[in-house]
Amino acid sequence: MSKFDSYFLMQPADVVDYAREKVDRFAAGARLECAEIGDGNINYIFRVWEPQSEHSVVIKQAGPTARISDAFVLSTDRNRIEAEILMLGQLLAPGLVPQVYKYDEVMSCCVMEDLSDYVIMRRALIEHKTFPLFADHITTFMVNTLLLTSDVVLDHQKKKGMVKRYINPELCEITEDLVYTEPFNDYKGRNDVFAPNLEWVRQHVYGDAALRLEAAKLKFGFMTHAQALIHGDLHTGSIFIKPESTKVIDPEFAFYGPMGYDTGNIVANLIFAWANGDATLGDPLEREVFCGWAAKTLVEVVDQFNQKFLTAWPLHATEVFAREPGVDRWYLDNVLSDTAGVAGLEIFRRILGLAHVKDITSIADEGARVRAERICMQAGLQFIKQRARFRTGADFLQTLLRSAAEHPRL
Ligand code: SR1
Ligand code: MG
Repeated sequence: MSKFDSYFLMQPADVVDYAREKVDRFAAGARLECAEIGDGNINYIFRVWEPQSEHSVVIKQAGPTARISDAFVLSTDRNRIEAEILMLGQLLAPGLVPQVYKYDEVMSCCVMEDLSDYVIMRRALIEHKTFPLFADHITTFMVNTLLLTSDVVLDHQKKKGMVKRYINPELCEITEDLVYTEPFNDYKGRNDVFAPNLEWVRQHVYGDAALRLEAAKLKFGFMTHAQALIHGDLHTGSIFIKPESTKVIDPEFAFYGPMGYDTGNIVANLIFAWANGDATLGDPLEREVFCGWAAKTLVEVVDQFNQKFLTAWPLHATEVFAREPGVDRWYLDNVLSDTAGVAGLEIFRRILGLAHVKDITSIADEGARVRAERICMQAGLQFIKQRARFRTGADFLQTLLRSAAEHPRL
């Protein structure tokens, strides 16, 4: 008999007992300490360490509701999905995800590598740190995890088995509501609009039926296009980073969906980083260094994704029609169009919706935040409405910079 024979939500003292009993990475009788270190919206993250040695692990447990609000009742099976996707990530994109040591179906928790020598990328970006290898790392991660789980490469019956295994209805519903619907109509009354921009939002967002039509088309794509095993929440809060290394975490939203959902999230979150630097860095040289890096990285992410995708295609494709001349380019163009659409959706949902990002909310000066939000949203409108024309990194950057030029500093 063990207290871990049936599920309960653990406190740090329970996690110490759990680590002693269930985790084989500490010496017998070792003195262990534990702290809850999570600040995400959904789960509980515990760090357990042995003060006398270098040994430590992270234990992530899923609760029956989202940490941010009991209104989100969620199956704890999301922890299985997360653990399995991280293990698959280790095979598809070695070194770009943390190692998983154990998954516990009863306690809905997984034990994984402690990445305390890394920082959450969003926090580092708000401090205007730069990461020259990020574009290379994240594009390798995306091309490998997306292309190699698609019908282009996988045996089709195996792929359909994966669609079934990673069906993730509750987490998908969060995205369908928070990303694809509510920013454009606030139909659940959960939006949280920065008051000085409310009138602008009423006019340019809630008042725009053509925008809602395009958001609706993208939503049906998200719900029906089982293209690849996507991460499903690939923003800069789901990335641990240090200058020489990048680790993608938190794939609990994973399911078979459109590739552009992951790529578009990266694009939008780099734009938030750029907008924060543009709004808060008073010194022009410092602004140029940070925003220049963010702009260059945005361009490199799109261009390196394109190049690596087209290179990997003939090396890995097994589907007979994937060999038809032009199919690779046609397929990639559709991913790029989705990338633009999703980048726009992510911009609106993080500025108007329930779950904001600190890159924007930490802009203390009211006028600077109003301007930053409008720059992002004006670009987002074009990403969504004109998504078919976005093909290169320069296409994305030009739209952002044009939007900035249309909103001069006061
Ligand atoms: C209720 S969850 C809100 C958001 O947090 C997660 O990280 C996802 O981005 C989700 O949309
Ligand atoms: Mg998360």
